Amino acid sequence: MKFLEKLGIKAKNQGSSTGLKWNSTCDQGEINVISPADGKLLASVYLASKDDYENLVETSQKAFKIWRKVPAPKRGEIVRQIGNELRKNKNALGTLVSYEMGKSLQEGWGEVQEMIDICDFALGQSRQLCGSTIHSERESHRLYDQYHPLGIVGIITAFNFPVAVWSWNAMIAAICGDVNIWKPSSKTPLTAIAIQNILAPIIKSNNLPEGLFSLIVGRGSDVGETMLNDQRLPLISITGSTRVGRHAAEVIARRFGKSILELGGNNAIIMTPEANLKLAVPGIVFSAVGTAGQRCTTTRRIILHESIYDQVKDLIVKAYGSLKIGSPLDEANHMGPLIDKGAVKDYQNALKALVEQGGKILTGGEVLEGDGYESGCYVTPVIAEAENSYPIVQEETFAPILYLIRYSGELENAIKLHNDVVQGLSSSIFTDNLQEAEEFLSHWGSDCGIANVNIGTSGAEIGGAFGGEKETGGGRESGSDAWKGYMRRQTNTINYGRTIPLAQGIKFDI
Ligand code: UN1
Repeated sequence: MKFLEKLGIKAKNQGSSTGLKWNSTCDQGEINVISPADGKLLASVYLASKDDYENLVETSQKAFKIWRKVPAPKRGEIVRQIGNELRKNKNALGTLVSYEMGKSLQEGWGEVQEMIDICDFALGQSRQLCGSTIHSERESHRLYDQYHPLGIVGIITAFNFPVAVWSWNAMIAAICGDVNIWKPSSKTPLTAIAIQNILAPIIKSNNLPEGLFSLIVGRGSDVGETMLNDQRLPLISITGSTRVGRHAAEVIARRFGKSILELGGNNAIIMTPEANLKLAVPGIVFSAVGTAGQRCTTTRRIILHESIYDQVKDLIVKAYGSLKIGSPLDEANHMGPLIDKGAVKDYQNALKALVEQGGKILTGGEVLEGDGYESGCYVTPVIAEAENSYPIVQEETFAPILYLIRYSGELENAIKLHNDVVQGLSSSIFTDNLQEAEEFLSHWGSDCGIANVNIGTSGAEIGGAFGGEKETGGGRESGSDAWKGYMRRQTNTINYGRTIPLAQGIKFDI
């Protein structure tokens, strides 16, 4: 396949690198990457050893000492070059994302576009790492704060956005003067290797040290756990399930490390009687079935006013009827496969639980077989009627299952249902009523990190801070001032007078 060749992916790939020099460990086992699109073996990757990890950290420490002295706008220049290289490789890399992970081609390319966008953003940000200047209470004193790089940032990513989430972290960390070690999901290591191949010549031609952007492919229970416990990594950014994140947060907190957690979502759309259905239906369908329901931002619940319940139900069920499910590499298809057979099992178990708990499936629920579906990972997207209180509705099932939940009366009843889950990532309201929209966005409205009006819950732009509250973990990545999470803040007081007035007017005669 041409795109594999272009990205330097071989049949057998080394698992860890420091951006230039590839390690040669072959005795720790390997990951066979099977595409969920066709069930075929794409390539395999050797797992890294503990020694590889040690070398990587040592190389990264050395790189940090050099990189932190590079002026931030010059770091931005390197990020600009990365963005340009990604532009050249957008088609091939996006295609690999699609083939390895199973999201549609359009979404694969869109994911690479998000990487390019964050490079542009980070380039600009590299000239704006601003602290504040504060008026001192003491005469002839200057008080200000500034931001310094942290060191090595560990980046642990999930399979569903195998490259974009890394770039949100890595590009921002890079302009902040940090180096990073990336542990991708073991379900999608090839896209990570492709990125190392894209970065390596940039690092070399700019005479930058190895270890600026590193990759380690290893087991979570082994390499991942070592990273969480490693004092030499002052910050770890983790995207994954709440279960994984809770454990990681505890381990990192025990050593007083910093963490950025981007965990599960249970995102809902409220539809009031004043919703514009022409906008809402495509918004809902994309947010619910895009990436086969495997986005953190996927819409999982629709909270529907009883007066429009039947009408909206019929419209969405009808829209689902026209969805084409099949190979993500065929642009005619709307929805590709789930990531693997384990995910299919989770989908089936969730549906079983839903029915046991009193839910009613309106459409979908099948695992597809036959021509084009040989991988066993294709399912039909589900719309079901449910109550918000069902245990299964309270959980994030990473699959295209959409629950319709009825509300009556005022908007506050819908908001109560909306917020009555443990997760708090993304949320939306569809309404043409200004009061309703503003109430949803107010401090007694949505309790999520992302709250939208008249668009769905997914498809957040990189310019805003991305992340959520409650069990979503509270972290923020990507745009706005998320860069502050990748730096340490220092408050500085300078006395340029000839006396030393003590704070709070204290006299201390000696
Ligand atoms: C994720 O699912 O982890 O908002 C990230 C979106 C994408 C990012 C999703 N821009 O849907």
